[in-house]
Amino acid sequence: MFNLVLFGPPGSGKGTQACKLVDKYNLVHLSTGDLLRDEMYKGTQLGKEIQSLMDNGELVPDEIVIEMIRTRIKSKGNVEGFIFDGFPRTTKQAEELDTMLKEENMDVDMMITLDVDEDILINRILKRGEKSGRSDDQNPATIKNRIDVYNTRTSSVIDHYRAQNKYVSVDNMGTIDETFEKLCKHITI
Ligand code: B4P
Repeated sequence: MFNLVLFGPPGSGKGTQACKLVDKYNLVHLSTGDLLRDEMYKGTQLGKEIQSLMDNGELVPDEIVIEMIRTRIKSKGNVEGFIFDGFPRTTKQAEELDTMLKEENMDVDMMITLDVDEDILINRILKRGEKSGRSDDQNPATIKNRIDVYNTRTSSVIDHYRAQNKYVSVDNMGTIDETFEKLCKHITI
């Protein structure tokens, strides 16, 4: 069993690298961004609330994302481990993840942060926005707020894992394949 938290600011490449890692290591990919967008596209009342928060670049309340992850962990079946992509994004989410995994006799084995300079992040998000249709990728003010929210509310999650000696940082300024190679060197399963 191997559980990886893939971390980093918006647009740092978590989703891109998680897809490649899942293929190579046969892990289950849990992206809270994808789960929230699925709920949003259903057009439920909850989906509408999520859309309004995402469109402003704000975080969705902890309780909502924690329950989404709890349900997936509880119904895990026979898996080799998880890649948590975009979760945890607050210290409260990190603490809850530790508890949820302990209840299933598991633990976070490693947290890898993808490091990218802010101007590159903004360019990558805007470029994705041209094709993806994601409204939170098209508005520079929303992107700026997402990065501010990361700096004020999310980056402290690093301290949580650093204190447990699980924190690793990888530069993602090069190509997707170069970064993937660097990530694989850290993952020894
Ligand atoms: P996410 O869906 O997690 O969005 P993201 O941070 O932009 O994605 P990511 O870092 O995975 O970027 P990607 O690989 O696609 O979250 C969206 C919103 O959901 C949040 O703002 C928040 O509102 C909400 N949310 C999600 N989780 C939450 C939680 N736990 N708690 C509360 N709220 C939550 O890469 C971006 C682009 O860069 C892509 O186009 C990719 O092709 C490109 N790219 C990547 N690596 C590259 C490279 N090496 N070179 C060139 N381009 C590269």
